[in-house]
Formats: sequence, C-alpha cells, structure tokens
Amino acid sequence: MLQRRSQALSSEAFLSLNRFQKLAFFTTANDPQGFPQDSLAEVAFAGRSNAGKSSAINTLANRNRLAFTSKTPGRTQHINFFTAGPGQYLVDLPGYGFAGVPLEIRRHWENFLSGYLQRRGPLLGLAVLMDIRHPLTRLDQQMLDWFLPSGRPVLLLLTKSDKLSRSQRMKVVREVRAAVAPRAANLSVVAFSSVSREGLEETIAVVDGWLAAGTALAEAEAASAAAAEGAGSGAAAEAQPGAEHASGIQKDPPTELGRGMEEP
Ligand SMILES: Nc1nc2c(ncn2[C@@H]2O[C@H](COP(=O)(O)OP(=O)(O)OP(=O)(O)O)[C@@H](O)[C@H]2O)c(=O)[nH]1
Ligand SMILES: [Mg+2]
Repeated sequence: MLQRRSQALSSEAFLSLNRFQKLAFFTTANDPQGFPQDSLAEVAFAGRSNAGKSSAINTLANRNRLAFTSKTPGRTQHINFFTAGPGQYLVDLPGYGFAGVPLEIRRHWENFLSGYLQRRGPLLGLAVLMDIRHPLTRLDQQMLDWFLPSGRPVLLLLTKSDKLSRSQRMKVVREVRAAVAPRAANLSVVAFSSVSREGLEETIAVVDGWLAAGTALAEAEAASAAAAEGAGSGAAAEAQPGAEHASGIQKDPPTELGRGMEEP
C-alpha cells in the first residue's frame, strides 16, 4: 500500500517536473527555408491523419490547445515547431493517408516528408503514431523505410489505447513488437493514450533522452570544430603572422549549427 502510494507520488512528481510543460509554439513552415536555423536536436511526430500527433504533443505539454487537433483528418497541413529548450524542438508533421487530398498536394507532402526524414540533420529520433486499432499500414511502413536507414531510433506510439481493453492492448503491442523487431534494434513500441495518459511517462523519458543526447553531441561537435579551427589558425598565424586577418575569410559556422535540409 505504502509502496503503491510512493510510486503514485513519484509518478505525479515526474509528470509535474516534465520539462515539456514549458513547450512553446515556435514557428510553422511549409518548406525547409522556414525551419528553425538554430536547431541542434529535433524529435518529429509522424503518422496518418487523425492518428493523434497533435493530441500527443498537447499531452506531453499538459495543455489542451498548444497544437491544434481536429476530428477532421488533415488538420495539420504545415510543419509546426515547438521549442523544448535552447536549440531543441518537437515537430508536428502533417498527417499522411488522408484520402481527400488532391494527388498533386499528396505528392508534394510525400516528397517533403521523405526529404525531411532522410536528410534533416538535427532530426534525432522519430515518433510514428498509429491508431492502435489500425497499426502498421502501408504508409506507416513507408515512413519507417525512409527513416530507419539513418540508424536513428524510432518510437512507435500505438495511440488511442483507451479504445481497447487492457488485454486487447497488450495483444496488439506484442504483435507490433514482433512485426517490427527484425527491422531495427532501436525501435520501441508503446501503447499511448491522450485520454488516459497511458504511456506518457515512457514517451517523455524517451523523447527527453533523445533531445538531451542530441544536444550534447551537437555541442561536442561544435566544440571540437572550434578547437580544430583554433589549432589550424594558430598554425597558420605562426607560419604567416597576420595572414588570418589579412585574408578577411569568414569561418564556416560549426557543422551542427549549419546542418539543414536540402530541398527534396
Ligand atoms: N479516444 C481518444 N481520442 C484521441 C486520442 N488522441 C487523439 N484523439 C482524437 O483523434 C482526433 C484526431 O486527433 P489529432 O491529434 O488532431 O490527430 P493528428 O494526428 O494531429 O491529425 P492531423 O493533424 O489531421 O494529421 C481528435 O478528435 C482527437 O480528440 C486518444 O488518445 N484517445
Ligand atoms: Mg495534427
């Protein structure tokens, strides 16, 4: 009893200390030029229209209307960036698989999504959200095909878990785990609900871990680039005093800060 109470308290404390409560809308973009320039680490939320991406971001932030949700599929038609800390972003991607979208627009978003997933440097990890009642559709598999070759981790969130009984949920989780296990080692599967908040702690821990690791890596790379630059310019200055200033050449920004996505 006591143990259960302390577990409940620590769980509440964990959620109330969750740093995503400070999540704030940063920008909306519909092409790579609109992406934040200072991004060091991003985690994107992908999934079919109506899978619950915007709801999941709101649940992480413990807010109702940070990311807009809707019963009408295709509500999120831009890429919305939410800032989670300096240089850290959660990205709400437009949903795929919405039948009412004209072919031309669908092609545009397919190109966009494949380019983003394959080439966006700061994209550390991907959450793929799938309605627990319809997991691993052809288009979800397509997302994984685009992203998994990067070797970066994926979190499969089986959303709307409140719609199934506990035993049904566990069965689907087991089946999805078995289906994806051969595809990649760093792929985890979690039942998630924005209504019951099932899976919330695990999701926060995973996303937080990715952002922290990505930021540390980006900072270490920037520091080593700066050190190499310092050593290089020191040697050049020794060989040819005053040459550095005379050349007037601007140094490139540290690689991590300069990472961006090319137009798909
Ligand atoms: N029961 C239940 N409903 C949910 C849950 N998550 C989302 N919904 C509902 O599902 C609908 C779609 O949710 P959104 O979060 O807007 O979905 P989305 O993936 O952002 O959709 P697009 O922006 O169209 O791609 C809304 O009516 C939500 O209230 C959940 O965990 N349980
Ligand atoms: Mg949405």
